[in-house]
Amino acid sequence: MGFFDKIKEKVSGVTDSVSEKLNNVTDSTNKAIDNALHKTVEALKFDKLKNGLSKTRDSFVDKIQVTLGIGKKVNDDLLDEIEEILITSDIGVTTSEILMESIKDRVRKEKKEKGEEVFEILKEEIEKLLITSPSAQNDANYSINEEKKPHVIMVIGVNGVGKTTTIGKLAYNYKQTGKKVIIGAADTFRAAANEQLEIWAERAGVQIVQQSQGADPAAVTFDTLSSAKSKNADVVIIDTAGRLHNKGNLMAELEKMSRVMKKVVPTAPDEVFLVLDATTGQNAIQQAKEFLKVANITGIVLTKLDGTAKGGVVIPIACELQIPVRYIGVGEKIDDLQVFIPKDFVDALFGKVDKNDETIESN
Ligand SMILES: Nc1nc2c(ncn2[C@@H]2O[C@H](COP(=O)(O)OP(=O)(O)O)[C@@H](O)[C@H]2O)c(=O)[nH]1
Ligand SMILES: [Mg+2]
Repeated sequence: MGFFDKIKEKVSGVTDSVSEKLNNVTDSTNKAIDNALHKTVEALKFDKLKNGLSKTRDSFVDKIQVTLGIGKKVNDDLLDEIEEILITSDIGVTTSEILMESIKDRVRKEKKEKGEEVFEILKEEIEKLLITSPSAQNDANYSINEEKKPHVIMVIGVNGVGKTTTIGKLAYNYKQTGKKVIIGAADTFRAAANEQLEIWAERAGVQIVQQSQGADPAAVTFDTLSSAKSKNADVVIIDTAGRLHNKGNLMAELEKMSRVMKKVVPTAPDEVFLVLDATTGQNAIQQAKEFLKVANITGIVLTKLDGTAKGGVVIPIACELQIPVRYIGVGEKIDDLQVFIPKDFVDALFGKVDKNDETIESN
């Protein structure tokens, strides 16, 4: 090898290693930026949830904290007072009893006498209840089984609970993870339903399949799934009319829709989401019980958690119905749907300062 060749070889070796190092630096910078972005997004989401829950915190957590304030000595009367606050804060009788039993048990075994210690126990026991409920296994990634495409989601619930809004938000979230989404306007009952869903489809940037008002919902469902199949869509979301005044009719309608779906996609529906409105408090549980009689519900979406004092209802819904609360609505905008994460919910409810901080602040 000549002199110049040797120099060339050395220089190119140096260039290679410099460019490799630069690549590594770029990689780690990109990762750091991704990480920081992810943390910021998560922190913003947590803040949104915490702000949304502020009225619930004012009416529930603050009341308990005053009752269990510093210097308060724990006795039976005090524990009865706590139980009353729980029951009247939309936690309901059944879940309140379960909570009080474990609280009393721990107070006795751990010989707790101070109010503030019982406050901590209450928080821990609520968290424990939620973490052992089916809601703890939620998928936050909007992933689907690629072998069973399209992933078919049917959305049910009474009028006004937020079905159409939730469909818009869900479609948007799936789209954000790169999925091709088609929504079906099978609420053919209300005159404005198509138009409203069309607006959401446009916002989310997804396709919609619809027929005229009064059309057979099962026919719209069939069209939507056929279109999804021919276009190789990843996710199909079907809107439905929210009529519960005639249970027999509703059951027949939902059954017909499921039957028709199976003609196109034999495994459909993959999910049946029941939408419940948190502002209705304990009534939401009654509604869920009625719907459970007519549909195989796989998940619950609890909407309007922002601005209600009845947010405590999440706890009995997650614990008593034995169906996971999959998503929560925290506003009317397209990015206001969050995956329900029990620990974040409890931290937000009890006013934790931020997601990564360990200090608890209740106001
Ligand atoms: N504040 C708030 N409003 C919501 C939320 N979800 C839905 N809504 C509102 O609830 C109303 C009824 O929603 P819609 O989707 O039409 O309900 P549907 O009849 O079940 O389809 C609308 O005014 C929505 O903006 C939420 O998470 N937070
Ligand atoms: Mg609707």
